Parts: sequence; C-alpha cells; structure tokens
Amino acid sequence: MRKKFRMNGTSSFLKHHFYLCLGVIGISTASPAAAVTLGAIDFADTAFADSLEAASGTFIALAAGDGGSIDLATAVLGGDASDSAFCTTPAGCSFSVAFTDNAVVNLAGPDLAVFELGTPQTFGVEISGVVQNFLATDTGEDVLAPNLPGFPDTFDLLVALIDLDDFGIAEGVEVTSVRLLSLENPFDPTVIAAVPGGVVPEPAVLLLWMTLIPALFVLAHLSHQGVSRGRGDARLQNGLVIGAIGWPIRFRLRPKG
Ligand SMILES: [Ca+2]
Ligand SMILES: [Ca+2]
Ligand SMILES: [Ca+2]
Repeated sequence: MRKKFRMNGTSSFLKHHFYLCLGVIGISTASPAAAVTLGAIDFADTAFADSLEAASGTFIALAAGDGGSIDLATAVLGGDASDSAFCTTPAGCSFSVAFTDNAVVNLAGPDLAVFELGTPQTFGVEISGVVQNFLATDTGEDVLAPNLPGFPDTFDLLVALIDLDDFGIAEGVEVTSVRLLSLENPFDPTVIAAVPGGVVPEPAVLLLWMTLIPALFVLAHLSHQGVSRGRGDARLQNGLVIGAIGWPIRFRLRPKG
C-alpha cells in the first residue's frame, strides 16, 4: 500500500509563490512600448539621436504643415519624421549627432537607420573616422510636407539601414557619435536612430531568468501534484520533481497523521 502524504499548507505556499512569480515575470518582461514606427521598424523612445554636436554649412529646417522654420537640432533629433533639414551650401554640409541615453551597437545585421525625405540623394556617414556613402530607399510610407508653395502634400519616407561592420567596428562595440555629410542637395535627413536589434541586453533580461526558473519549478510541481484541483490539502506521493530545466528538486513532505 502506498503511503499517503499531506502537503500541510505547502500548496497554499506554492500557490502564493506561483502567482508572485507570475507577477514578477509580468513586470520583468514588460518591454518599453514602441514610441514610433518608421519604415515598419518599431523604435523605443530612446532609440533616436539625442544631441546635435556640430554642424557646418547652411541648412534650412522645416516642420510639417504650417509649422514653419525650425532649428537643425529639432529637425534631425528625435523620432518625428515629418520635420527635416536640407543643405543649401553648394559645397555640401555636415553635422554630427550624439546618442546620450542609448548607443548604436554592432550586432548582427543593420545597426543604424538614417531616414530622409523625398528623392534619394547620396550622403556620407562618418563613424570612428571612416566615411561610407549611402543612398536611402523608399519605405513605402509618406509623411506630411511643409505647407509651402512648390512643396507636394507629402514626402516619401526613405531609409538607409547601415551596418557598423562597414566602418570596421567590432561586434558588440557601441558607437555614440555619428556624422552625416550632405554630398548631394537636397539630401534632407529627418531621423537618425539605433535599430532595435542594436540594443544592449538590459538587466531586466537577467531578472527574467532569475524569476522564470523558480516559477517553472513551481508550475511543474503544481501540475505534477494536481494541487489546482484540490482544496489546498492535496494528497501526493513523496518523490522527485524534475524542473523545467532539468534540475531535480526533492520535496520533503510530512506524512498525513
Ligand atoms: Ca536616444
Ligand atoms: Ca551590425
Ligand atoms: Ca525629423
């Protein structure tokens, strides 16, 4: 005859910690909401270039609709694709931006997105002293154009997806400064962003695993013992429960009186 054991309060303890673990998982896996979607890429609100470091040449920067003239920093920082700037200096212009609350990281695939408007023009990107030229392609999306004579109602939104491999940047290395060179006018940049794949893993990922693993053990145990079907005093066999990642847990249970 098999000996019966009572969990004696263990089930309510496990239930409590099971729901606690689920709650913590819910918190730790809550990724930042996508602030802006451009070119079918979801960007968090920190993804964009944060400060204008230097500029040469003369730019005209315009907001969409009736927004009128704005400064270069407003046009090229942040995630608003409808404001932009273009160079009016025949010899070309350049400007540098810095990422201060994020970085562009060389991971697999493209790491940096440069959006511009209208017709593609060749532009240069300088990173760590290396210059490469790019031509953006149409995202298929349109943005509202400035409400000015001679302007269309909308501009095509174009993007160049840039891999830091092309600049000799080693895998995993962060870049926080990017210089853009207007080689053909009117190149009109509007958004400069780190693509989502180029995000450094955050401590939240470690927190996830620290909470997920015990939760899996508890879930496996509850499932094994059928506690959810009982009244909190489920009868069970003493034994060994193998957790979801293969670590054995031995439960010591008091025999039912
Ligand atoms: Ca940023
Ligand atoms: Ca890359
Ligand atoms: Ca812009």
